Amino acid sequence: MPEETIFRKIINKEIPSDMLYQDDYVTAFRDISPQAKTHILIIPNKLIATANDIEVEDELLVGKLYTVAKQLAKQEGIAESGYRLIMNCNSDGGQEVYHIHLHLLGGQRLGKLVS
Ligand code: IU
Repeated sequence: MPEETIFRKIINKEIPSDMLYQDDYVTAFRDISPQAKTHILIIPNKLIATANDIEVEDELLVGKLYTVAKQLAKQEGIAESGYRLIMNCNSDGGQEVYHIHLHLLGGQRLGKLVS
């Protein structure tokens, strides 16, 4: 079993966060260290450590991350101007928290993808 991360405490509201969305499957909150004007993390409530650990049975759940993301983009007023959805995987991908999360980045013109 993978180890729980700080995101479990955020999901459980054991530590405060700027939470924008939560249902039985997905939680979304503002990134504590925003890399863009809008920077929101969308995560499954179920612990999946990395993109490598996404199983066929998780397909619906992972798809839900995207439908919540587009809903939040609309809510933030950035759906039409555009935004970026990223999931980092492992060290070369820049992953720091081992509970998968979609970064929703926008509210400004974003730079190149790889840096
Ligand atoms: P990464 O893809 O694993 O590198 O992204 C982790 C993100 O989680 C990163 O942008 C952090 O700023 C963010 N974060 C957070 O929002 N709240 C926290 O308590 C911690 C990390 I730890």
